[in-house]
Amino acid sequence: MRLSRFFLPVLKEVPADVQIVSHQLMLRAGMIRQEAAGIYAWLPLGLRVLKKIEQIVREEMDRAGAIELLMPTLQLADLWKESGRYEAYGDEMLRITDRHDRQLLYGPTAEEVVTDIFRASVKSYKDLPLNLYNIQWKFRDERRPRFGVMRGREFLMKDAYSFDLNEADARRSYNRMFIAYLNTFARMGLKAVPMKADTGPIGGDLSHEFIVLADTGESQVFCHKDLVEMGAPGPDVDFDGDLQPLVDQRTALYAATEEMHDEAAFGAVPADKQLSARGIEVGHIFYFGEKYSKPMKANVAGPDGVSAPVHMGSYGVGVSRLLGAIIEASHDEGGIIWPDAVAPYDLGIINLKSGDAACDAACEKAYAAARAAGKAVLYDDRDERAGAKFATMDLIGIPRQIVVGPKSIAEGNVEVKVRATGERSVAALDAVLAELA
Ligand code: 5CA
Repeated sequence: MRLSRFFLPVLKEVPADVQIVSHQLMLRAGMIRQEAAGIYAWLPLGLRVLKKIEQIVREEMDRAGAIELLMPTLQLADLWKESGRYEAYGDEMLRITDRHDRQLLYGPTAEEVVTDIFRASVKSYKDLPLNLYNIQWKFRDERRPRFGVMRGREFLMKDAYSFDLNEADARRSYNRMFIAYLNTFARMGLKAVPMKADTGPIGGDLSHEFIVLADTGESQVFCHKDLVEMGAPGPDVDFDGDLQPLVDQRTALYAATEEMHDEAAFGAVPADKQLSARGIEVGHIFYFGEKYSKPMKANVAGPDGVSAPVHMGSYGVGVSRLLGAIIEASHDEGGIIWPDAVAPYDLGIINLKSGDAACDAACEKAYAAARAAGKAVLYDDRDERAGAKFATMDLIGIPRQIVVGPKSIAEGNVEVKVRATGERSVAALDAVLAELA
């Protein structure tokens, strides 16, 4: 993409009430624009990152054996009356009436819809286990939408729903999602800590939140240091195997965390183990058994022919919130530092003197070579000051940058810059082109 033809409405001034750095940077970098409180338009740069994050989430769900579908944003109120949540959900639910006076709502989550889909066609244990997910916009009429995409009213969520014959099987499905989440967040360059959690309006008694550590987070995290340092299990996990030991490894450290809570009450937490910080909840998983299947009569026949409510869990990832979380975790005074896996472009090319024949030719060569190599490239070909070009490329966080100026190109050289470290080196253009190929 040539920057001269792109739509990148960077902002020089951000509104004074913008409180956290990720919100400031997303506005300044021209990624989002607020259309109403907690409701955003995704501008081209922001959309590219959103799609990348969505794709990582999708790949890890697929790898764990979940199956993608797409449920509607508008749902029938009747389904929520069946489950008993229509009244209980309260003011966060956006209620809508259509021209026939039918009551609808903009889905804040989709347990009822997915249970309705399931009960219409699955009747036997032979079709289990089943895990259905979608990546769809949700609406919650939050009292205080704030921090940009972190707490929006309209936001993109991945929500998965597992169906099993009994609690033991459901526990296995829960473990699959637990492990898939660790891998998902690690692929985005995040350290996400699983913490035992309350179930709130979703219900059930087994639940974990996945928390990214950041000073501006809304959640308080108090956990064992080793839990933060522990890496993700990685792509070789056998999802059909026994995942319990992997989960136990982490839950053992919870257990240790709970012990620390007790010790803390007596003021005796060993300082070398303790981590008390703030964090951002990027995922939340629940096992709630028959909570929806029972009232909604989603029954399956077991091997003995006896029909009983299916056991369910649900698994959410805040896809749009993740943009904010990644930026909170990875930025400097110059702007965003995208981890490679989610960067909107892999490579930036800065032409320090657009219109200069040698600079233009070298940039065009690099641009063509990088695209031929399958890289997503943003070429700053604008007629702008060098300082403004450097600042833009850093603000929007492109991981690697090639800088072409008249002096160095006269000697056949360009400068190569790494955004994360600020490291710069001079290299022959031919060597850079060869490396790209
Ligand atoms: N039905 C369950 C699992 S699918 C559920 O809705 N869980 S949740 O309420 O915890 O939401 C899942 C994830 O969505 C959260 O972990 C959070 O990352 C994200 N999320 C929730 N509310 C918002 C919001 N207002 N703005 C942005 N992201 C949100």
